[in-house]
Amino acid sequence: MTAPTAIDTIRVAFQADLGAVVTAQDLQSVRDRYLGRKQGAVAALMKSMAGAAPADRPALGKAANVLKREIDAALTQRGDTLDDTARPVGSVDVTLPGRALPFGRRHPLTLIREQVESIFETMGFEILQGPQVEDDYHNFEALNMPPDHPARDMQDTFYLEQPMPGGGEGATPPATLLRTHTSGMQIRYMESHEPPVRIISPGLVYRRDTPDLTHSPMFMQVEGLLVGEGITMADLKGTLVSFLQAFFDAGTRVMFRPSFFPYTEPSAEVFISCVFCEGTGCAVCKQTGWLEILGCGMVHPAVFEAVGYDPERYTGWAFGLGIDRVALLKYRVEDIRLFYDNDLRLLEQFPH
Ligand code: 2NL
Repeated sequence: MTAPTAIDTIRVAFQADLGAVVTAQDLQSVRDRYLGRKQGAVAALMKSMAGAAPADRPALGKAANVLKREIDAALTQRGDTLDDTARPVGSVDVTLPGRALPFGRRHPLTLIREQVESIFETMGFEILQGPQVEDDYHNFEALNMPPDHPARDMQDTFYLEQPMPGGGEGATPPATLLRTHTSGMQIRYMESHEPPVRIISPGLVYRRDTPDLTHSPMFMQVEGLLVGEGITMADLKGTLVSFLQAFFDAGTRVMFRPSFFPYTEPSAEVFISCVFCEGTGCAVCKQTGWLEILGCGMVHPAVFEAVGYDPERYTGWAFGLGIDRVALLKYRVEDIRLFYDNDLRLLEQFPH
């Protein structure tokens, strides 16, 4: 009597084959192999029963039928789960979640620049962009910085064409340089527009500094300029206090202290109450309670003369603000150089 053993052998082999099914094709081939009418293992088993003793046949037939139903049920059940999960090798699984696309985002300096622009736009200022390569006249001469002014030193400015004093027909060829401030564009604007003037000019500027925590040879500046009749230092103070309180905090206190710039007279440096300790004194404000935030002043009459404005008729004010410095404070970044490394580990920490 080998028949019961044959049934067990088929059952074990079937379980193994069923376990290996991955695709619908696999399932069909297992079905063919076990339940196929001609070649199937169960059909072969039925045929082999012809050689068994007549007394054993009913029991054997019953056992074979049980096996057949068992296999059929197992195959059907496997088929039900297979429909959802199995797919031929190399095909696309359309149920997988999509791959996340990396989003670009705005640079922290761009975020700050846009905030500054937005506040001044609200106050009626226009935004003016200009070339980063300037000529000596618009960067220095028209701003009351004569040829011997120290800011023009080769040590401080990136020159693109070397000035050659005493060269050629006794003339100095015009030097081009990387602008050291955005004032050049404001000079151009005044050359071609009569007052009133209300502009801000943001952009990258360049100075020959050795990089450290607070210095970078390329940095970003916003300058503002307002010119009209009867403009006074009170207008300058009112506008800058409004701007600083809108930008930092409505409770920000502002201090003006006398200073010097060749292109403004009088000039002032402007401090705000420390954003970290609110004026009580901390490491960032070096225990003073104040942070220096910008420079400003009443436009020097020599600048108005250079652009053809009558200094007896018009007055105006100007300011210069370091975007990097403000970004360092607002975002609590400790090293200006991080803004120019383009390391995603920094950039990804800012909003879209
Ligand atoms: C600073 C100082 C300043 C100006 C920039 C300016 C421009 C024109 C005429 C007069 Cl066209 N002045 N700009 C005035 C005062 C200060 O910047 O410390 N910047 C970071």
